[in-house]
Amino acid sequence: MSKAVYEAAKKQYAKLGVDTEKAIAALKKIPISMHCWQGDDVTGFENAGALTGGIQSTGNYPGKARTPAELMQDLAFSFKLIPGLHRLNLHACYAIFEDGKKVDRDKIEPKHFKPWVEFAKKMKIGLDFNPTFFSHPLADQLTLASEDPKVRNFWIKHGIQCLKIAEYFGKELGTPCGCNFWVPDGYKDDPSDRMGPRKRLKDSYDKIFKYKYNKKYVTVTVESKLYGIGVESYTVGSHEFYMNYAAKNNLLCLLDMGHFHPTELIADKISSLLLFSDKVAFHVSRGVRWDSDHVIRLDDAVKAAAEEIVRNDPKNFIIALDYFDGSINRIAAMVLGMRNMQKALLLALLQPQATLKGLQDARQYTEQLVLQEELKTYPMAAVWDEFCSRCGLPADESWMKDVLDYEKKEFAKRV
Ligand code: RNT
Ligand code: ZN
Repeated sequence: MSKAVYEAAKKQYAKLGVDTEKAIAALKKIPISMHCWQGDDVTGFENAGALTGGIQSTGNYPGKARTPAELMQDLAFSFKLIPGLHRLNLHACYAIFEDGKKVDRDKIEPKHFKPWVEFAKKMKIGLDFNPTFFSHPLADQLTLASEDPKVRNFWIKHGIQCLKIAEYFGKELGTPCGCNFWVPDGYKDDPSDRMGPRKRLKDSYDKIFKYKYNKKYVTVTVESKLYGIGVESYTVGSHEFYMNYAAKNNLLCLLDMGHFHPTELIADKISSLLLFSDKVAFHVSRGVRWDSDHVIRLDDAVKAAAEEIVRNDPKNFIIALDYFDGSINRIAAMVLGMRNMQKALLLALLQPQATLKGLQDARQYTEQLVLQEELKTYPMAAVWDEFCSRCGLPADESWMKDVLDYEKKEFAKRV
């Protein structure tokens, strides 16, 4: 696209009172936390076996990263194709045991993540973190909500160790680490006791957060879910559970877009949460039928969430991606999702928010509807093009050629 196309778009937006330069500058400053686990189908480095916990990655696309070195290489390559500076989201199961000295999850320490901190420093990015309460012999249906105190204690220790690791990330990298708690606990069929498991989950969390982590370095988020594969009837950590737990304990709610009723959108929940807490966190994901983790598209759900983020100041949000698809090139899946999230944010940044709000408050609903609809065909692509080219990247699908070249060169070594 030529500069003239951008200049024309700039003029068209200016007529609405939208400054495209401001939109570009704002977009550059919104970090998105890219999840490491799309790179290897949530496998991690413990050789723990199958992925469990009601989540599933299917597909055998070649080239899955098998080692820390391969995953870091793939992540670094992906970041190169994503405009702007972002963050990396790790899971506890990505601990690196040098010299083969493997420890169990209740004993992992900051030192097991040192190579990740070095990687982050080299990439000049911040790190976020997630305890891993699944894919483990002691994660049989219930973890923090287990009837067995030994199992609960094991996972409580894991949670505390993860807070220490998150502190280490925040301190080393000079940017607070978002530490997100999600447990898969639940039942396939209707339980007879709904209260017991929830009481135990609450009690376990109380024990984890007795550890007084340094809030300067760590921001704790808690993630709810409605159902998962094999956990269709009852999830201990429901939305209501976490909304109340977060409010009472001064933690943040994390909304995963795939964790609600299939037609329920999270965009409408954001303002209600934000009125009662400092920030709202997301796992940007896409539910399809019973799966909650398809690669995100630039769809209405993502666009609506981005609008709420922009309208309520992006600084008040923690945006992380969460999906995993093993049936397509995993690097392309990461890059595409990140770019889609950025496009959604740009679309929202290019809306005349004050005008739209004014129309609502003046009850000019017809004008509001017309403007909302006409905006959909405004030349956002020209602004996206300008943003990408200022970041030295293509705005179109030509980045896929680089991915395919990389695939040819690197994936052949991974058989
Ligand atoms: C699962 C949750 C959770 C996981 C990751 C791997 O339904 O969304 O966030 O996807 O922690
Ligand atoms: Zn999630």
